[in-house]
Amino acid sequence: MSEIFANLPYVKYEGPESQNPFAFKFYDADRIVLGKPMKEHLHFAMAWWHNMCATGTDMFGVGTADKSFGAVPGTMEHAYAKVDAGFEFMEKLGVDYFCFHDVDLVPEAETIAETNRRLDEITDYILEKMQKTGKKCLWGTANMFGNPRFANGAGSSNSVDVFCFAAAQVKKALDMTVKLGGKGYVFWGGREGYETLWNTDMKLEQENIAALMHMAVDYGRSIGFDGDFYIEPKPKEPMKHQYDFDAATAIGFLKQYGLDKDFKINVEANHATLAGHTFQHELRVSAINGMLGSIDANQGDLLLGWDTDEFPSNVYETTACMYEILKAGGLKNGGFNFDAKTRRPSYTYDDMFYAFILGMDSFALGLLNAARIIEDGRIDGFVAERYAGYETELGRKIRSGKATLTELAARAEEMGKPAMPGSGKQEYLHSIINQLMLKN
Ligand code: XLS
Ligand code: CA
Ligand code: CA
Repeated sequence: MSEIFANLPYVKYEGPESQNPFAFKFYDADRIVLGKPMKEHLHFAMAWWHNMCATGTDMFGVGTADKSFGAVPGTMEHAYAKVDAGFEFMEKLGVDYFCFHDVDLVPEAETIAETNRRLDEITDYILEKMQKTGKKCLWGTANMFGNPRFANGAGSSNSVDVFCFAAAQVKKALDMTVKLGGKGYVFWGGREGYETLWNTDMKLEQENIAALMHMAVDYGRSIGFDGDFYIEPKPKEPMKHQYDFDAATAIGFLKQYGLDKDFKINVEANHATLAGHTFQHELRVSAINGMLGSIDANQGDLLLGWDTDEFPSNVYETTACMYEILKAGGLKNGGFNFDAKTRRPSYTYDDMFYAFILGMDSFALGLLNAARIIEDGRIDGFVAERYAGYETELGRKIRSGKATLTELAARAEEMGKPAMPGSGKQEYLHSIINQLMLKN
C-alpha cells in the first residue's frame, strides 16, 4: 500500500510560537492537565463521512475535493482505499478514534444481504488495521436518512416495510460496532420528524421510534454491547421539525419511554445553536440529568440558519464546553468526534490536515482555559455564594421538599419585603473569563 498523504508529515506539538502550519500550537498530547494527560481528556475522533467521503458537493455544484484516494468511487476497491487513507490520516494527526455510519464504509448494494456481506468484508480489514495501529472505534451508527426509502423517516416511517429496513440496518450497525469494540451507538433522527401535521400521526411515530430503540437495546445487550446508546438532538434540517429537538426534549422522551438507563446524549455544537441554545446550555442540560455522553465537535455559523459543520475555532465555545465536561467529571465512553468538514473552497489534502490541527488546538486551548477557571475558583465561588441562602435551615427545608406554602407565606409577611437578591455580576464574571483565557 502506498502512502496517500505522502507529502504530509506526522503532526507534532511545537508550541504557541511555532509558525509551522503542520504543527500543533496547543495540543500537547502528554501534557498533564488536572492530573491527566491531554490525550486522556480529549479522545478525538475522525468522522468517516466527512473526512473520508465528503467532497464538498452542495445543491449548487459538484464536489471540489478528490476523495477517490486512487480508486474508483462506488467500488469496493474505493472502500479499501478509504480505510488505508483513514488510518494513515489518523496516524499522522495522532487521532485515536473514528466514528462511522454503515454506508460510509461501503457502497450500498441492491440487496441488504449483499450490503451486509460487503460490510463484513470491510470491517475485517478495518479490524486488521486497528490491531496494527492501536486506533479505536468511538461509536457506530446506521445511516437511516440518505436512501430514498427513508423519505418519511425510519423508526417514524408510515411504512412497516421501511421500519423493517431500519431495524435491519440498526442490527447490522450494532454488530459492526461490537466487532470493532465501539463504546457508543448513536441515533441521530435525521428524518424522524415531520413536514406537516396534516399527514402525521405524531403519537404513533414517537412510540415507534421508542420501540426501535428498545429493540436496539435488547439486541445490543444480547451481543455484548456494554457501551452507551446516544440520542443526538437536532431541531431541524433535513426535516422542518425533528422529534429530538434538543437535549431537554430528548431526555424527556427517553424518560417517558423507559430508555434513560441505556441512553445518553451526544451533544453537537452546531445542533445546539440551531435549536436556539448555546453549546454550553445543551451540555449543562445533559450533565445535570446524568446524561452527558459524547460530543460532536464542530461549530455553526450564527449568520446562517443551517448546519454548516465547521471545524471548531471559537475558543470561548471550546472553553465553555471543556468547563462543563470537567465539572461533570469527564466523558466516560464518549469523546470528541469532529463531525466537521472543510469549506468547499478548502479542497486539498493540506486543508484536511489544517482542519484537524485547528480543531485539536481549539479544544486543547479550551481544556487549558477551563482548568484555569476551575483552579482559579472565582467563578465557582461566586455561584456557590449566590445560592448560599439555600444552605440555611429554611433554604434546606425548601430544597428537601418539606416546606409548605403556608409556612413560607407567614415568613414573607414577617419580612415585609425581601432584600434585593444580589447582583448577577455578569460583566464582572465575563471579565474574569477573559482575564483567565487571555493569559495564554
Ligand atoms: C447530521 C448529524 C449526523 C450524525 C450521525 O447533522 O450530525 O452526522 O452525527 O448520523
Ligand atoms: Ca453529528
Ligand atoms: Ca451537524
